[in-house]
Amino acid sequence: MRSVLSSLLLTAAVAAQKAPSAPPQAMVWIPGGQATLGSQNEDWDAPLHEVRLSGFWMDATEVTNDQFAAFVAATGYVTDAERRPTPDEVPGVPADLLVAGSLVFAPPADAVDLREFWRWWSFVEGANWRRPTGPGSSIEGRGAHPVVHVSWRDATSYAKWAKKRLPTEAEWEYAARGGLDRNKYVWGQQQQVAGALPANIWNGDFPRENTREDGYEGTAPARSFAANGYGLYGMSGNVWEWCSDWYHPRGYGDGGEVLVNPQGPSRSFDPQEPGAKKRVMRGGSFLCSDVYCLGYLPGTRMKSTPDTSLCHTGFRCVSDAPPPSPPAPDRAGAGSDGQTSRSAPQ
Ligand SMILES: [Ca+2]
Ligand SMILES: [Ca+2]
Repeated sequence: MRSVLSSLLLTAAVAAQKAPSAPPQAMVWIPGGQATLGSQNEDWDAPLHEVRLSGFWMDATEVTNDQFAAFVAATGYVTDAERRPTPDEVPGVPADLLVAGSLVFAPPADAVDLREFWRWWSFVEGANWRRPTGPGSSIEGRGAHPVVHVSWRDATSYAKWAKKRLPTEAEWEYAARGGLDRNKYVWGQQQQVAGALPANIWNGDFPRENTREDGYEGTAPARSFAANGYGLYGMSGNVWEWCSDWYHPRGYGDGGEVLVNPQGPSRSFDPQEPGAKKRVMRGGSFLCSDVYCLGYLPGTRMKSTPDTSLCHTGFRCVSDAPPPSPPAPDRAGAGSDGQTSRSAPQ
């Protein structure tokens, strides 16, 4: 799949940009501090490591369709998935394959080997953020759902317009953990809370059967499940979220030292696809499950090329606006319901 994605290089062109007069979405203050990040499952590319971060603001939710629509309405922006690539952008690709589209999940008709991801992913001509499953589909009534089919370049363009930026990978994971120390889930150490897994992932036998136990087969409205300890929604599942960092399996340094506000490695390398430069994605999606994808755990990493768009990938932004005044309470004072009386950056 990713080889196909990597070949579909599209050029993003941001139309004349007009910044909003106010943040389009509530943000919450993430207090700075030191924490141990990395996988609790000993993922080979996510060793435990220490980071120290300055405080920052973070969107309480994934960027929604309504918010992305406001960006497009203000700027005329055209996403990578909506653009037909030129031959120069994807040398060697036959002309009849140079079409605008995106990658869409569809359950396979027959039993499959879980290594055969191409059996449930299809490049669908005409699929994009407005038409998530292709021609004939729409986002009507889905304004509060996270936007999908946005590339890293699209997400970066939105963030620039909103006078925000994408989070670093360290910021994303630090925020996802909600102040908990090395817990397996963003909500604690146990998989279930009050008898249910509190996130939108895949229920049932992936990729053929989705029992919708959590209420959603695809995306869920961005505030559908409880917020974490910092008041952030959707840090586990729903849609993957782009980070600013390049992906490298040794992106956390050589170990030992405390990484202070790390910005990620200076170059990308993915041993599974050495020719492709990739950016980090975090948090998993509605397609994650314990039998296939543990991306919904806070320490698990994913990566994709900056031009790639998929039906389960979105983003959220952060801001370096000044901290709240009066000073934010410590972690124990952060609301768990996502509500805060602190003012968001203007
Ligand atoms: Ca679900
Ligand atoms: Ca998410």
